[in-house]
Amino acid sequence: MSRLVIVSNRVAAPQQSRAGGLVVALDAALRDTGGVWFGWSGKATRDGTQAVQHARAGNVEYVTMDLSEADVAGYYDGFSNRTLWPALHYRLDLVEYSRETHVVYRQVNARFAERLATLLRPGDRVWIQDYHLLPLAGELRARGVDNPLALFLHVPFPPSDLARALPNHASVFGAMAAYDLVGFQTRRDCENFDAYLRDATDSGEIALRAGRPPPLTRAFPISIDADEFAQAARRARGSAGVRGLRDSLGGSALAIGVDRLDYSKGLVEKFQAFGEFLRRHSGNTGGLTLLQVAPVSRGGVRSYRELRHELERIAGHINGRHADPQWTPIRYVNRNLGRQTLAGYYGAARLGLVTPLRDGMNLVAKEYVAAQDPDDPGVLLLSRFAGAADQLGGAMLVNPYDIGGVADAIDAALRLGADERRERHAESLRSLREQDIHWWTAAFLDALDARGTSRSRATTA
Ligand code: ADQ
Repeated sequence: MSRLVIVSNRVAAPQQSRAGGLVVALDAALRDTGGVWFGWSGKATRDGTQAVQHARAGNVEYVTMDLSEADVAGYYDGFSNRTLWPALHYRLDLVEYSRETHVVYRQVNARFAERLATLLRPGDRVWIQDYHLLPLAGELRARGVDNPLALFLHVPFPPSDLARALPNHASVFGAMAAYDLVGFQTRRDCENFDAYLRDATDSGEIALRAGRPPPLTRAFPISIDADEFAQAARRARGSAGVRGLRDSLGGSALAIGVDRLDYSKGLVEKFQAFGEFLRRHSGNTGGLTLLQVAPVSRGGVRSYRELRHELERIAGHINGRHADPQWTPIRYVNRNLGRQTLAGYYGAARLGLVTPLRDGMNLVAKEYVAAQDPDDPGVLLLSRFAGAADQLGGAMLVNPYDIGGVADAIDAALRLGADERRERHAESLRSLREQDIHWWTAAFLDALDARGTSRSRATTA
């Protein structure tokens, strides 16, 4: 069987202890056939040296490359996170575009391609991850690489008109046409990309390469290892940490939110909705506490710093207004938790509040469902703008922009009887089990293999 080569911005070191489901699943796929995991080392060198490191674990080789500080500033902090991330999350208002960072983004992709081309053997299947590496296939093809090349985009793809508003979009989004297969989280993302290719071709903004068929595009909703996560939650149930959390609530209910501190996650709106719930139902809230875990992310980017200040201000305001000496409505925690502790906290929460303004999938929603006790489960309130909304049929869907609507949904969710909670939970868990992270890797690789075969038939015909 041909080897698998995975390329991602960051490479998880072998046997990393905090590895989440995705890393474990990709590693398992690599070990199936043997292969290579290639990407940036995470190191930024001041003197500009770009050393390459090799490590091996069994039949898998891990190859990482250092980048210069200037490259990291342009490619990663700059174009990937200040330009592409907001553009792909429908936030043209937050896009910072500069030709300089765009050029560095393309140069770094070209450099990755140059190094990667030397590692590839004929027949290797190459699976590239996410928005940091959109032009990589084109750069590899330009170096004569003829292997099957696939991309999975972990974030949304916006409607065609928004994508075409990005200056020089052809060299990033148009370049995605060089893949054999492009996988998206949802059908909506897939349709948006197909429409983009059509519109940009019709208007002459991009030209598809003659002789090469356009990429196969399909939705592959990513997931978690539901059984493993449920087990972690069961193990955590009696732990000191979870008992301590329960004791501190004194019998009142808990709502939980777990999000990277990112404007796409709708944290400001979530706090506002929780404040509105307290205001509308004052005296009748049952002492509900919101535990919001939000580790700081991309602290070097201005919009993220501003968001952090805004959240501190709102949390302080709501707590000042509603708290009493025995109860603080919002517990706001900016740190990372171990996976088992997290699973235990989800399990202890009567409500899961997952309300992003836009999210590729959102694995927190799936983790919350997997962590519930099926006999006495909590309720998931989920934004209709998260990819996960397509799959978790038992969740209560909300519009995160509708502050009053979310406030009322919190109240309604708290009132659900045990039978309805169990039915809703069972429905979500069923689809979570059917399409877990192992299904995801297998479905993607099967599609790539099928595509590879039809492509070779087309070239030999
Ligand atoms: P993210 O935007 O990072 O991922 P998400 O899917 O929610 O969003 O994944 C976050 C992961 O980090 C979860 O597994 C969560 O448990 C973990 N996490 C968050 N806060 C934590 C904390 N304080 N302590 C410990 N763990 C924490 C991107 C896309 C998503 C898509 C994923 C995968 O933006 O839409 O679902 O990739 O494709």
